[in-house]
Amino acid sequence: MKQVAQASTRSLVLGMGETGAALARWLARQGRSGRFADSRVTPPGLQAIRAALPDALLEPGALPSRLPADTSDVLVSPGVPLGLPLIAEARARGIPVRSDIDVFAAEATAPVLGVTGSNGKSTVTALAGVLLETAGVRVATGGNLGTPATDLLAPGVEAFVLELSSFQLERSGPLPLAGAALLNLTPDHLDQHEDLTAYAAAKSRIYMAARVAVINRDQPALWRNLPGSMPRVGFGLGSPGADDFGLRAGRDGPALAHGERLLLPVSELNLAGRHNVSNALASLALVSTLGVDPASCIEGLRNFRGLPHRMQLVSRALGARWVDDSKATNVGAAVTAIDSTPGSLVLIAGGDAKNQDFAALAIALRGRDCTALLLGRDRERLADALRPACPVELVDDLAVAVSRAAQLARPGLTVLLAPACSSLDMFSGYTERGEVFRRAVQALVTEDAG
Ligand code: UMA
Ligand code: ADP
Repeated sequence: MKQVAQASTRSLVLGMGETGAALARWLARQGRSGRFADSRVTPPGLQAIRAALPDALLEPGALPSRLPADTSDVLVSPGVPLGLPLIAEARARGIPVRSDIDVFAAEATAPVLGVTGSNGKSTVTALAGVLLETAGVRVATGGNLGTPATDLLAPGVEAFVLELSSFQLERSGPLPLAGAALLNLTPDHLDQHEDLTAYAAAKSRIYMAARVAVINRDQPALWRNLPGSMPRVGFGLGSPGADDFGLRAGRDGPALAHGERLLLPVSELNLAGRHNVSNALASLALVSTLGVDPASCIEGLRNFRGLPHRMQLVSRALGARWVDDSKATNVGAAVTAIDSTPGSLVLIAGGDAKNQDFAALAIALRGRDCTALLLGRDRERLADALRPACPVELVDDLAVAVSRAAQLARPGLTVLLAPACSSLDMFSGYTERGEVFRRAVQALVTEDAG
């Protein structure tokens, strides 16, 4: 039986969202209680926390300015700033400050794979999970992907795959990951990280205590400073070294390969774009760190069709291809989406710019037959950046953008929702934004038929 903590002390959980609610369930399983705080007046996890821990102290509406005297440890959600005075106070008093990922790592009894990067994290996390399942491993996937890490802890799990955001890594100690991948790095979240260096440093923390580093051979700057003694497996779009993953010429064109061994022709992947070839290779490299034979995963690789709202073809209404890449929440992802879309383009973009520089987006559009329809809080700034590259139009919302795109639609054209911005100024998240887009496009088909 777990020891019940002394009644006089309790965990202080900062953040009453998904993570806070999962930590409430974890504390309940430990036979412990806690104090929960959030700056939001009605935080989304309030009911779930109350249900899991009826005797918890709930303090929504403001984060405490001082550390409550009865605090045994502080558990910090990814959305809570690390600069709070009470966090400094806890550290000064020797009171542990941990993330939910630290809590998870201390309890996990099966090996854990970790995935971070600016783009491709969710795809690689989900695909690595599918590959392990295909190889017969009982796997649980989550973290930033959706299911909070501590909710994954269950008997019988043989491997975990965690998507880790820069915020989770920044709030965690060294994580004893069996395999850790930093997929790529382009600017994001610069409204919350001090600068690109701080963002990169947070991402690199994934390697701190990893057993094997999974490295992107196409971006050496990401792993150049790793200790030479650290075991590593590489992936990249070039031809692979002996134990690495890459592309080799095969009978049916380029094929994914492990060393000399061909695994699957690229043409048999059900994923669009070269970035997804890279994601597939990264996933293979990750699962190989667990000693799983990549050849035993091929069926899963072949059948994986990607996650919703990532380059998803939602309709061929009015002769155009309508593609939902709502998850392109930063400039790097939107550039990838544009580069992997041939032909004429109507780009629907905009939202909360998160203090990004849009120059790379303008470069990607330059010389393309493209019209940009721009919405959201930062649409004026985005319009200023894109105007030299292509015609731009400002629209009030996504439904208006879809109506306008319908006027421009013709065979050979792609209408691409790749916002390059966070959705939170107008939607509850990228999922809602993608759903609104899909519904508006489907309504066009109905109108067309009627
Ligand atoms: N917030 C406040 N006041 C508070 C606490 C939070 O205003 O006191 C705000 C934050 O600034 C943030 C939002 O509330 O905008 C959510 O913060 P949270 O810490 O409560 O988040 P959770 O609901 O616990 O969800 C988090 C991840 N969210 C973030 O990091 C913002 C989820 O990733 C993740 O799925 C979940 O934990 C489980 O691990 C979402 C995400 O958008 C998908 N992540 C970002 C991304 O992928 O770009 C990093
Ligand atoms: P994340 O979880 O890091 O946001 P996702 O797998 O959800 O990543 O993909 C989000 C978007 O990022 C995709 O829709 C695509 O536009 C872009 N993307 C995916 N993989 C890559 C990659 N390896 N390199 C660059 N961009 C990518």
